[in-house]
Amino acid sequence: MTFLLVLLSLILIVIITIQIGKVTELAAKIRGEEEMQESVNKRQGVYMMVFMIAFLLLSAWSAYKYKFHYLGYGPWKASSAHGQQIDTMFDLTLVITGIVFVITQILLFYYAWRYSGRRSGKALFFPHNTNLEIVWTAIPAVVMAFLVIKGLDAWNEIMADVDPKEDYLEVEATGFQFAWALRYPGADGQLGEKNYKMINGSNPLGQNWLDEKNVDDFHADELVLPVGKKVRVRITSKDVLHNFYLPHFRVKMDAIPGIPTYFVFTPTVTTDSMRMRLKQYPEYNVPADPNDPESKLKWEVFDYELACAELCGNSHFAMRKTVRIVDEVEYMQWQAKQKSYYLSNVRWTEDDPNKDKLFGSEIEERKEQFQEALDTALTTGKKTVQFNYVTFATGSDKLTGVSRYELDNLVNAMKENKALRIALNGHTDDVGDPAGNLTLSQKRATAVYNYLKSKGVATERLSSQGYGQTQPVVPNDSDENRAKNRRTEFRVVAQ
Ligand SMILES: [Cu+2]
Repeated sequence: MTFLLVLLSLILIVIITIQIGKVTELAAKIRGEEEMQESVNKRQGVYMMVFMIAFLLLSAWSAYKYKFHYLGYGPWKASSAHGQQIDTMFDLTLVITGIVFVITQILLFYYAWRYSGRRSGKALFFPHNTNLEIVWTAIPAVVMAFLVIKGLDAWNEIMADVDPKEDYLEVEATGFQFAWALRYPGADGQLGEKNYKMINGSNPLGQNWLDEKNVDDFHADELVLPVGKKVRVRITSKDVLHNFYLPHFRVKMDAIPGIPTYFVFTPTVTTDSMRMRLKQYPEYNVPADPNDPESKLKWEVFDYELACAELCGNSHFAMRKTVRIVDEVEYMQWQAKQKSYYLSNVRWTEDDPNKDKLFGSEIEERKEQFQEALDTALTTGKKTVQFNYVTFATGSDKLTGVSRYELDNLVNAMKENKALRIALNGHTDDVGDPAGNLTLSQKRATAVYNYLKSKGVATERLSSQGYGQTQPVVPNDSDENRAKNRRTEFRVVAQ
């Protein structure tokens, strides 16, 4: 309704203006006041000049006031290697178009003043001038060609992908409504495979756990990058279009579901140096919280940020993350503290498809554990070593796949120490029939015996015995304790 009223008023104003114009024209004709018209024209010509001066002064003032934002100066100076290049391109374009802008505005308003309507004036008949046409076509064409070629050159350089042989860090950013998930490659420097079909509650990015490159990949809640190192960000989306935007680094790239994009850049200013830089500007020396004069100053709490630059839904504003640029040493320390997503969230759960094997770090860790236990047995009176990771299928004597790692540690120890002789003992808890338990424990000890034999350990260095439920290490009064009593162990007989 309001809109209709406003529209109606506007139409009426237009009609009234036209009517007044007609009346004035008629009156002038009637009175023959052409002289009057001439003085009006002159006055309007002067207005044009006044407007021109005010307009150019205002343009110059606004260009000066907003120069930091326009040209990437001062606090807005780019913090990446290619950012400087982009800003230089913008500066160059702005300077060239700025010169053209000033010249054309001056000519436009000057002519309106100089050639305002006069009774004595007669228009010059000027239909065509080939030279003039050539000049005003050629100059813009050459300037444009220069800008475009220079721009293309910069574009090709900035958008070039990394050479697989060079030293760079690859990070993955996945946009979804409404956050960013950041994935780092871990110690191997390589991101593992992923597939959207594998996305589920425990696997938010759809990583393929059968790909070993995924084992050490970690998810981070802030984007931490080492200064001076080339970074390749792999950018994807899980739902709609998002946009990976790092304003201080002049990095901006769409995140498109189904089509991974990337951006390569090198951060050149650490967060700490950036804060020191901002300290020089008065606008950063005010309290960060306008309602609390005691709060820290703006430059002290400054952080680089990652934002989504695509209006992707009603909580679009929430797609923000802190970006921290640190030196190499601090980066290594931070990286060492990050936990592999797979090892801390998926390993040994029902979603883990690798229960029958161990990975590098786990093998090492268990090897050390075993060596320590064996050393204790060899050097102290405690001659019995319990296998911590030798397990069997429920109710059977079939060794599980991961049991081999611990048994292989024993095989290696026996190959190194030729004098070592051991007795293998099987034990169960008190659940079920004692005779059955005795048989099962005997069978399990034999399974271990057979495994060692198959690996080349001489049988005269081995013996096996089942004890059923007769030798519990703790009372069989809880599930936890019963689990402790179901065990296979070996005793050092000679060394
Ligand atoms: Cu978004």
